[in-house]
Amino acid sequence: MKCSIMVGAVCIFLLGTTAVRAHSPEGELFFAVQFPDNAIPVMDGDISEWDIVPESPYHLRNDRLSAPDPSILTAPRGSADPSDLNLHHVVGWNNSQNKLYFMSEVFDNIHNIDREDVARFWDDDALEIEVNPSAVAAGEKNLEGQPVNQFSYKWSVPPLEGQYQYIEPISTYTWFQDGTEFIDFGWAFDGEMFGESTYYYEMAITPILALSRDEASSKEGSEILDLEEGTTIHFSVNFGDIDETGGEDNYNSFWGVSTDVPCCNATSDLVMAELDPLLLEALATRVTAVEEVSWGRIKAGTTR
Ligand SMILES: [Ca+2]
Ligand SMILES: [Ca+2]
Ligand SMILES: [Ca+2]
Ligand SMILES: [Ca+2]
Ligand SMILES: [Zn+2]
Repeated sequence: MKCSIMVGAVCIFLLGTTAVRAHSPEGELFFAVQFPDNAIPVMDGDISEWDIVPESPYHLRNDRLSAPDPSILTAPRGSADPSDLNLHHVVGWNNSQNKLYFMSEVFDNIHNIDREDVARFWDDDALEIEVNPSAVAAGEKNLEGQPVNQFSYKWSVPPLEGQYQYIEPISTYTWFQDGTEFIDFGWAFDGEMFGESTYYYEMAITPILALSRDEASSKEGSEILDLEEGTTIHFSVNFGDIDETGGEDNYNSFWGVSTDVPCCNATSDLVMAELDPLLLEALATRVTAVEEVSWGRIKAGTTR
């Protein structure tokens, strides 16, 4: 997301005053794959647990992503150049953990992390996820004096001066940070750390309907959404591609699931899917394959 106004060193993000649109893209649903209890992914940047997720309707690739913002780059849905930026996202959920899981695989010709001001994560390659569990309209989000009902989870890695997480609009609660039961993030990469590379991101969150603005009572006073099959929430997932060294606001492109301008307002519908038989089948095959490998090793007399 581009910074709207800088007030001193603080960025004010304006959500815009354009007409309220209910959902974007209009009439479209996105699906979170249901992970059974024995296949919950670990948030470590190794995305191999996501292999069992059937392609359709869960995998979001370039053909589902748009670059609608004229202040950055306007490009129609599906027109991303995969040699410049190739995105792949999957969202999942689990009933007993009551968590949402996000996976992103990002090939980028140049991974750039060199912002002068560590707070300006949008001057470097960044993954930006918004979640609005109460699924309210744009005009009802994060109203002044009301509990927070839309959350942004933004990540720029590797960490710079230790900074890599940008939780908005409240970033100061110690219980609401990476490494807690509410937010768990992991990342890894292949290739050149600051060059041509594929970065892998995994994030688990507990969906909060209403986060108290009173810090002392915030944890106990917050209301959690109980995820069930068919629950529909609002979300967006975006990636800002910076390829240029240094500078400010030098986006190469900014791709997301929504066609809304400005971006990053969680206006896409995300449905918690039922257990998918194809996933269960893939899981059974994977378990069998692991067992066969183990037996093969035992028979061959090799350990490990
Ligand atoms: Ca993992
Ligand atoms: Ca690029
Ligand atoms: Ca930069
Ligand atoms: Ca880049
Ligand atoms: Zn909706």
